[in-house]
Amino acid sequence: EGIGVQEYTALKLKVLEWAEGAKSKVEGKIPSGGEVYFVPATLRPETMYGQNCCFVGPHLTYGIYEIEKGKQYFFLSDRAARNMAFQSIFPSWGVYPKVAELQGSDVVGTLVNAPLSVHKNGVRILPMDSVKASKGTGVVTSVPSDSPDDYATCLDLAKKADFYKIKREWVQIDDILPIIETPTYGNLTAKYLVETMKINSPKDAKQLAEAKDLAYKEGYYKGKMVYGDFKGKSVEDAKPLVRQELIDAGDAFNYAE
Ligand code: A2H
Repeated sequence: EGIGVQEYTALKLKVLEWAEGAKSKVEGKIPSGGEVYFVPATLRPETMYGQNCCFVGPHLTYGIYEIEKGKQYFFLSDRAARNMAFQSIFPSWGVYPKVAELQGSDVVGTLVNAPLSVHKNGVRILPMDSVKASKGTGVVTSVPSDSPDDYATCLDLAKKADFYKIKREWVQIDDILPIIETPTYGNLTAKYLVETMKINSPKDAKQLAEAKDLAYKEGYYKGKMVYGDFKGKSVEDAKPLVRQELIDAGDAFNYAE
């Protein structure tokens, strides 16, 4: 929001196994051998080691879009697909072929591969009510060590797994990976802020916005990597390096809006 361009890193999370609710809507739409990727947009590529799950808005509408015929498909909001069609992400300028339409709730439970994540068997797609249709791709990868929103949502999902009709173990929240050390908040910045600010629920929007601001500034300007290929470097230095590594591996691309 505001003036200027937001430069996101769009990450490619390959579908390993569709949730039951998605199967009938995807069946026959993706040719055999075709791969579908969930594509979260992030401003913090250097934290991707800690991905524990990935969020969609349960009430939002998404499409599966053909990026490369028969081969590669992206799960995105319609708005993001349209923007990407004007950023040379689709092969034909302005064209974004949609092969299926789903609700976020349909895909909850889907297992995806998250590049760089320590969870090598994959992460699950889970619901987050605060995902906005008007920002990024409508898909948000979760990093509970460094994002207060993600941490608060994961705690809530784990606590009320039955209510959300998910399995508690899908959240993978019991061993949070420290990625960044900061002088003020230690190495689990989001957990520290959520606890000390007494944030009790993902609905505490005002406090979460404040925590997000504090976490972002402290992490970016004073954080040091304590995990990954750029361990020991400052976050400011590591961020473009991790982003480039992901892009070079074919696991991410630039997306602006
Ligand atoms: B960030 P900005 Cl570790 N709705 O990625 C709600 N939130 C969204 C979104 C949407 N449609 N699309 C992206 N986001 C989140 C990592 C992260 C992020 C960390 C720490 C802070 C942080 C892991 N989640 O964001 O409004 C995504 O979460 C706080 C700055 O465009 C994305 O980066 O400034 C960030 O919000 C984009 O927010």
